[in-house]
Amino acid sequence: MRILIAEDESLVRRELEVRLRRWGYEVVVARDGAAAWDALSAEDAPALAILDWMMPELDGIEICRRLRAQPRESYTYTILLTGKDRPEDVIAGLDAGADDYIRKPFDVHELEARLRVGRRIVQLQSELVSARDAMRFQAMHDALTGLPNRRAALDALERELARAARERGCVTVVLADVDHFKRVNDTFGHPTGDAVLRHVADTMRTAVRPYDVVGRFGGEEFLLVLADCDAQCAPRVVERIRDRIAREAVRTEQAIVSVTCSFGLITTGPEGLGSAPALIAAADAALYRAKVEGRNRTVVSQHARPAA
Ligand code: GH3
Ligand code: MG
Ligand code: MG
Ligand code: MG
Repeated sequence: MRILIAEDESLVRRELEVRLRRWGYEVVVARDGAAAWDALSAEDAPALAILDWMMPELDGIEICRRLRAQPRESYTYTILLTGKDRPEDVIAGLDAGADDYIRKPFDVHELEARLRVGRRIVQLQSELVSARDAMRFQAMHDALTGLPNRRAALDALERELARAARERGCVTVVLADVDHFKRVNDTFGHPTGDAVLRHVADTMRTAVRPYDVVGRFGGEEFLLVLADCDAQCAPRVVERIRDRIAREAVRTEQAIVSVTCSFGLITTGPEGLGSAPALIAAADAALYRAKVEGRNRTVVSQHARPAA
């Protein structure tokens, strides 16, 4: 684990450095408060810091205050090291945001034990952050395909519409639905159906640009939000995806399955963007027509008033 030693007295600094390295820490050294703050503000800042109270430029107390004042992604566990030993000093140090307090001259065994406490807290905090990140991901992604889920895809559509309004750009909204998917489940079983959905999802995701969004909208339906894709480009992009899905069979352990998809799309024009629900309704109506007209096809919404 990386640890910062901020100490202006070279003897103390040296002793700390030697001991900490012996205990297996990766040590970052600062000779004054400004250097300490730089190290703690860096991208790969150490999660543990031993801060001398009295230092030039910035004292340990002020560093603790600054650390606690700004919202930070990961926690920095701080131990104040000082010759000040009145109870009110200890209280002031802890109130400024220090997690622990060690008086100079320090006892090495006590320091070692207190560092173990710090490591425990840092470890706990990083586990919490990982758990939170995993939950955030799960809340926004579909477990089967790994695609953004309905909510995330709708959020992306709203964001894209806001961007297009600001930049007078356009957005293409696409709804895609796997044709006769029920037959796939009925013929080959649900696990094969799942594999087909994953394959279709992968094909769509890899066929669009990185800043386009492909989300799982529902069972075997997908919502695509194509940024800055105008009425000329949209049908070409969607036809390319449709063609790839129709041509690439899905190989599972049980079977080789071919599926097709139908697509309904609408492109916003500069004269008015329309709300997300209205655009989705229009794309859905176009998708319905694609189904009625024979499936495995792309239909452009009649409501589209593309840019001239
Ligand atoms: P159409 O061409 O009209 O769209 O016909 P379809 O059979 O695809 O449409 P329908 O709505 O009748 O059936 C959709 C099927 O998708 C029914 C449902 O059980 C299946 N399905 C939905 N979600 C999943 C899933 O996560 N995994 C699997 N294997 N099947 C799913
Ligand atoms: Mg000092
Ligand atoms: Mg459907
Ligand atoms: Mg279907």
